[in-house]
Amino acid sequence: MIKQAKFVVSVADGKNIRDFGAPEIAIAGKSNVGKSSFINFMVNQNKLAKTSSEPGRTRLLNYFEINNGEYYFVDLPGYGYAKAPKGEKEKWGALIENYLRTSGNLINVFVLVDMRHEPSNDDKMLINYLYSYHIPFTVIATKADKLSRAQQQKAKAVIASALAIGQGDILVTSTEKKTGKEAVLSRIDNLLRYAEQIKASSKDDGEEPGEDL
Ligand SMILES: Nc1nc2c(ncn2[C@@H]2O[C@H](COP(=O)(O)OP(=O)(O)OP(=O)(O)O)[C@@H](O)[C@H]2O)c(=O)[nH]1
Ligand SMILES: [Mg+2]
Repeated sequence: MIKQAKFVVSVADGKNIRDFGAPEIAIAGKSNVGKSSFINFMVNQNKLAKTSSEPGRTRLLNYFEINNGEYYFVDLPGYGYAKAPKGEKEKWGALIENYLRTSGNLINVFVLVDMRHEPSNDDKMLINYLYSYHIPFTVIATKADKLSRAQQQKAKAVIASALAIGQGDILVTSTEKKTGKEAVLSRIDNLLRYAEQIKASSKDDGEEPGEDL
């Protein structure tokens, strides 16, 4: 359950990536897919993350503290915004990559895809990147309210095939109709529990005290 959420900090530069010593879940996806809306939906606040009908609104990494530091959501800038100036695009791309490569607390990337559309080349590139760097991810389909049940089934098949994942692995959400939250919360619980176990086991088979000296 999410009992508390607050905005902590925006980061514009890879050099300033933060380390709060708690697990992070990054929210990635194409510009306008609904990343900031998704965060607001998850935390039950309308205006915590800034949303916009205009693509390219989130240009920084935005950190949100959840449950008084239990974990963090990191809202990433959207990619694939055709109208953005080339220099800006490169800057966001570098910022995203820098974050994914260097954050020591990242436990999972939520890759959001608009359920109405086939995943873009940028989406596929991101998924390939995550695979090749062994960064775990979860695909979340957004804007389910725009499709009928039957269309949703078809859309899931299209997304699963484009991204080489199982249909059952796709979580479906609508911030408009407020559906799909329970499944995401349960996924987060599992991720946190797993991260906790990994941490504990790496401590167990830890080195002798002083070994590093
Ligand atoms: N119908 C519908 N609209 C949605 C949903 N989620 C988001 N939107 C709309 O999609 C638009 C973009 O939402 P944002 O949350 O700002 O998208 P974003 O991915 O953060 O965009 P950038 O920050 O530009 O990358 C807004 O007009 C939202 O109201 C949804 O589940 N259903
Ligand atoms: Mg945004």
